[in-house]
Formats: sequence, C-alpha cells, structure tokens
Amino acid sequence: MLDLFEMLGTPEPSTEIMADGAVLLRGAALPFEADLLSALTEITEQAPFRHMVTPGGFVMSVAMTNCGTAGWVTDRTGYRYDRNDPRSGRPWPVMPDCFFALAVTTAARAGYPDFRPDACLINRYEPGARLSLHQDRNERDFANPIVSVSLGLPATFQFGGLERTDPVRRYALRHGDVAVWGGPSRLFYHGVPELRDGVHGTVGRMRLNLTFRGAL
Ligand code: MD3
Ligand code: FE
Repeated sequence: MLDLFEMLGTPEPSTEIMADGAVLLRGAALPFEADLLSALTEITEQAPFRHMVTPGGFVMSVAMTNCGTAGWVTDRTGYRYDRNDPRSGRPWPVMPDCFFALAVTTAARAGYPDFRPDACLINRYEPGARLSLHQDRNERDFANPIVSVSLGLPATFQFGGLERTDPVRRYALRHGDVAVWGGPSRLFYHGVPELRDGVHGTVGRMRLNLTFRGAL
C-alpha cells in the first residue's frame, strides 16, 4: 500500500512483535548511523571499552562502557549501577542527544511514550564474544522498558521466558535494528551466542549494542 512515508521516500521501518511488550523495529537506527558512531567515538575516548569481571571471577568476553547519569558495572563485589566510571573515578560521559532522541522516539513507537533513559550500557562484541542467558534486574523500576540498538555485525539473539529453563526463540539482530522490551517481557531471560566472524562495511570486525535503561 502506498502510504505517506513511501511517498516521502522514507519507508516506515517494519515492526515485529516478539512477545507481549517486546517490539522489533527493523532498521530504525539507520538514518542516524553516522551521528551514533561519531558520538560513540567521543564516549570511548573518555571511557574506553573494558572487559569487566563477574562476581564469580570470570572476565567477560563482551567489552563494555557506559554513558548517562549512571552506568552498569560488575566486579567481584557484584552487579550495580554507578554514577562514576570505576576506572577513572569520574562521572560517565554525558548521554549524547542523538542517543537519547533515538531511545525516546523508538520507545514511544513501541508503546512506551513516557520512557526517559538515564543510563546507556554499550556492549562491544568481537568474533567469539558471547553473553550468556540472563535477566536484567539491576534497574530500580521494571515499569521502564529497555531499548536496544544493534550496529555492525549481525548476531543471533536468544529470547526465552521468565524461567531460565523456558524455551528460547532466536532472532537475527542486524545493523540498525532497534528492539524495545517492556511490560511482560521486561524480565525475560535473554542472551547472545558466540558472535560469528565477519567484517561490517562501516563498523568493522565487531558488533556494537546500545541498551538504554531507566536505572536510577
Ligand atoms: C530482553 N545485551 O546488555 S540486547 C544487555 O545484544 C544485553 O548486547 C544484549 O542483554 C546485546 O543486558 C541483548 C537486547 C535486550 C536487552 C535487554 C533486555 C533484550 C532484553 C531486557 C529484558 C528483555
Ligand atoms: Fe540483558
């Protein structure tokens, strides 16, 4: 059907319901790719990617940094949100306007018009890196959704249920995809199996994932 978006040459990105409350907006970040990547470079100059240690003593294969009022960190003492980067002792870099605007507009399109993220965790996967099945439950208010933006190499995303042993569905997350997880899906188990080797045209030999949270 020819609608206003097609007439303007800006097709409405497709939306897919993954579960009750979970919406996948294919390609929604593509118009902002250059802005997002240059803002990311400025962030990592102030707060470089690092491999954090889990409370159990394992070094994570995914490298992480943050921007915003608070950042997610893990060390031998546990998982938490911290206003300061423990590596520098200074506040995390300010969340760039293009990050905040993308998170707010995509959350609204997915049915969460009041979402205002205060934290953005940035994950960097190199080939072989993985994130085992987990829940995100360090945030104060689970009424807030989480918005995730995928850039670079494609990944398989595993999405289960409220119990670790629930069956998982698999989705391919590609460059520019935005997913919003809220409502009943907010505490669903999820993970990313080992990233396959490859080279992305603009991002290179890695996958980057931004997750926007209402942490504090
Ligand atoms: C579903 N990151 O940072 S993004 C994480 O691709 C995380 O880097 C993965 O899991 C990544 O915690 C997955 C998609 C995602 C993020 C948070 C969720 C899915 C979620 C929270 C609840 C349910
Ligand atoms: Fe997660």
